[in-house]
Amino acid sequence: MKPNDFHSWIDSVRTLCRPDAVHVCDGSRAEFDRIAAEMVRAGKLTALRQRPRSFWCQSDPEDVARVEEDTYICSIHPDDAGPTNQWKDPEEMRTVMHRLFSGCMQGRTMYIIPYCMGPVRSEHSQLGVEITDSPYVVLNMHLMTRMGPEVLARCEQEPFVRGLHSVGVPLQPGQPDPAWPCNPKHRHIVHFPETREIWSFGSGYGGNALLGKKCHALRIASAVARDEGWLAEHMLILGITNPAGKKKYIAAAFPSACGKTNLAMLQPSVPGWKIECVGDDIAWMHVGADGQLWAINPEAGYFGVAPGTSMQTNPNAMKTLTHDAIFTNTALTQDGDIWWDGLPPQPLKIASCHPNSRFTVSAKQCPIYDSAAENPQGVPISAILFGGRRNTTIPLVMESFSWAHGVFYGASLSSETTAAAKGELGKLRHDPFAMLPFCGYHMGDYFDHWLWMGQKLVKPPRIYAVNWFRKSADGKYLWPGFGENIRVLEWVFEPTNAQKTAVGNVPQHFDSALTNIDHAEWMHEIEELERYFALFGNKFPKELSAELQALKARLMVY
Ligand code: OXD
Ligand code: MN
Repeated sequence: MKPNDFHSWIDSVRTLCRPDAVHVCDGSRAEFDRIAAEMVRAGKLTALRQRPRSFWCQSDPEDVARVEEDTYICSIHPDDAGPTNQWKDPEEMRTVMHRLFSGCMQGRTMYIIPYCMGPVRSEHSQLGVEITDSPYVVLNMHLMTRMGPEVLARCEQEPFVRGLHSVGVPLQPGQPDPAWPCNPKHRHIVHFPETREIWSFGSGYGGNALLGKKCHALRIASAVARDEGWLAEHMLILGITNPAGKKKYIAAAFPSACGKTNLAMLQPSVPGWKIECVGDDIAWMHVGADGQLWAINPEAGYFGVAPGTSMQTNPNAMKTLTHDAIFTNTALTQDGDIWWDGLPPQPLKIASCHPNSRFTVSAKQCPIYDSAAENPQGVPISAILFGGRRNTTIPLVMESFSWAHGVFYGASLSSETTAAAKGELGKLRHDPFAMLPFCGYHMGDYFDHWLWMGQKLVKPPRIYAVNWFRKSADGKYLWPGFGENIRVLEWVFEPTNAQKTAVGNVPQHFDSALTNIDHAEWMHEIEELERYFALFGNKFPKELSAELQALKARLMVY
């Protein structure tokens, strides 16, 4: 992109959207405070009496989750979007979007948000500019990304991902603004991977609207990563130090609302072990000069699921949230604090708590924030975990035999659905690499890209599958999870005393109900996987078909 495109793009968007005013964000604290105060005055935010500089708000009930059915990948060729994405012809979609955005910001301020995903001085970071008519988005982007004069200056000179967002509710003079403007009937979350553009219309919530997160750092970045030879993943990154003081880094992929934030901030129940948090949702991973896999967290904050977060399940998140936080769709108490399921009972509630209610907060407030998260080169990853919510079949933990076998674990990932996306709850759905809603290109090519990455790595991380959610025949969870998960990480740190099984190496020191391999369940799993993988046609890599055949053969023997 040519220098100065920043200004000419803003001018063209202003002409298209016809806002009343334009504000270029400087990312300062004063700017945050001013916009928050304006929103409080307008009745759109409630200042919390119990938490300094913290706010509560409630979205429209039609706008509470990511909307996968309104999300599009508009690559030039449909085959580049693949069977797991909704594809639309880019030219047709541009016509639709131009019509929707035409005059859509009337009566509103257009905010220009220059942001950086990743440490500002890192060669692995990416610039983005989100143009939005939502002050709520501006406040969230302040917490979730790196902003400021240096980023703004670079956006004037260097290429950046262009994100255009509108709540889709223009205002005629004198027309009152709803508390949470949105336009669900015309909602479109659109990605143009080739031109690195995002156009999002009609929703003001989370991943639909905070374009740095899922739209940029996963969908667009995954397509960039394929082209440039790295990985953009839906993974937390944690540092783990053993009692002898040796530190390693682990990356872990779980579908939305499966406890990534809790694992990333784990408070170990075993003395002597220490966990530090690099990131709770997204990892960008590169092959370093040393042939190891290095990861940065492109985000600067957490947009975490509130219900279930408590001093018992995640004390570090609770400490992170004592000030400077935004709470969306949690309950509000009469004494001016927030509440959600899992917190001590609170009888006097105003508004109910949505299962996908969220907190937004800067990562730096986390008491176990790992200062290595600011390293421009990132942190070296020695293990990768894939986990889902599975009542049966998948053991507490198993280790793959090779990189390709580990890629097979990732491709095989499935999980019971949660409230993070609109749709039915608790249904088992395939979610390869926890990237089903976030992969910006053909999932078959993505599997292939993972296999290719393995060849580039001199010392590839070991790959594991984990499952905290196995249940007994009478429907009770077999594993306590949370702080006890350190026992699983301890084994991942040093996988001693392993037993080889048909599906992978499994530790011997856990109760067999947690780790046994049920052949009938696995034969069923294989049938299901064969059906699912057929979706990818000739783009399904031969190496993964070979892994499936090898697994079948091993199940006959063991
Ligand atoms: C998230 C999600 O918000 O995965 O992180 O839905
Ligand atoms: Mn996520």
